[in-house]
Amino acid sequence: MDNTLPPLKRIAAIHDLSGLGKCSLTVALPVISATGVECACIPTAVLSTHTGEFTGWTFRDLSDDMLPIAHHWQRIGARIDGVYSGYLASPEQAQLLAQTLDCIAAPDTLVVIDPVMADNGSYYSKIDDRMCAAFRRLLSRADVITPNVTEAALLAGLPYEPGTHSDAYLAQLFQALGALGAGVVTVTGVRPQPDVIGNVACDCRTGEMHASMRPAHPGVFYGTGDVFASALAALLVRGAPLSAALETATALTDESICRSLWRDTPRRFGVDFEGIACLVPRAEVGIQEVKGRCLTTGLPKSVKISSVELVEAIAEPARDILETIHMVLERTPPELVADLAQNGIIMAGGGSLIYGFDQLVEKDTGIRTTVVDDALSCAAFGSGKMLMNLNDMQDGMVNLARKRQMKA
Ligand code: PXL
Repeated sequence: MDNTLPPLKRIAAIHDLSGLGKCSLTVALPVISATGVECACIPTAVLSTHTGEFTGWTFRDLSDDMLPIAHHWQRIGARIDGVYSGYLASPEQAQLLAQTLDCIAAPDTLVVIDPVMADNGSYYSKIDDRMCAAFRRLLSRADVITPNVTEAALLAGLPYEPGTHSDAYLAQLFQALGALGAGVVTVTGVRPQPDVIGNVACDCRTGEMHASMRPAHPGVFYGTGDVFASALAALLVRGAPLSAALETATALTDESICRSLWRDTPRRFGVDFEGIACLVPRAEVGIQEVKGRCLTTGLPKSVKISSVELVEAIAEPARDILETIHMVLERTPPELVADLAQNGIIMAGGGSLIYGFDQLVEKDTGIRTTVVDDALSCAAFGSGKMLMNLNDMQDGMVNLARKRQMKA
């Protein structure tokens, strides 16, 4: 069996490093890595926190380091499959970004530029029209841009509309940005209806459009643009079609928002993308060496098993588990089912970590399904807690076992 893997794709992420308040590099690094793409970094600035809803932040401009880093990578012949840029410390850095692209981007490198500068109708702290002009000049260098509605309106020179956003307004934005030289324009935070929000992508060269929408949650969520654009950039570099990348990146962003809401994480600290186990269907086959006892000879043996064989082996038990879930749902009182439909199914235990199992349960039941953060230990801790409170548990293990005995 051949156990070689295809080479890793590599993205150069060019953003600030805000130490606290997940955004920029503290989002790009983990999200891109989790998709199976390597994330190399060129930091544009180091801050103690991002500049929204925090005061007193530190700020160190790293303009002087950008080109030396790019030149070093060029000298050692580092292959860059994608560039994903975001927050720049000054309009002058846009020129440095263009020179960095000249150094590190090959003709087939995918260039994703997120023109980070504004949201909800206003510029971020310390950013003004000069940044907008600088980003406008960069648009023709980008294969994909990912502005939010405010940034798209500023770049297009159109009035900002808080929403709802009509098809005609979006068409105007896409037309203006396409005319400035952008390839694919993905506008984030589009509200076609008051209670719906999502992302709309237009390939300005072909006119092809895609949209991915979710229920809107009130208020502002910091770092969602970075979660979305990081996932989109990585999936596109992996070769996903635009529609699939848009859908997955939107789903990830929405799930991160939901996790922050369930935890009540203060908004300025960013959204909780952590613990979302695996982001994309595996294109490549994983191979693992497994040691055990051979049932035919009774002797120890080690064999190599591929993820494809595991899927075949798990198919039948997985079907049994899905049937059991359906059986439990059918027997559950309607008020509890309504509760489940609202709060979703939470999976725990080692089995819940099997790749794609949560997606399978969600697809099969139509109920949103998530895996708890520490799936392995929480099943053991939960059982331990239950054993300590056996007498208080009306419908616990003991009662179930007794009922079974009485039936027998
Ligand atoms: O996520 C956008 C962003 C990135 N980096 C810094 C920011 C902001 C938004 O406020 O301040 C430093």
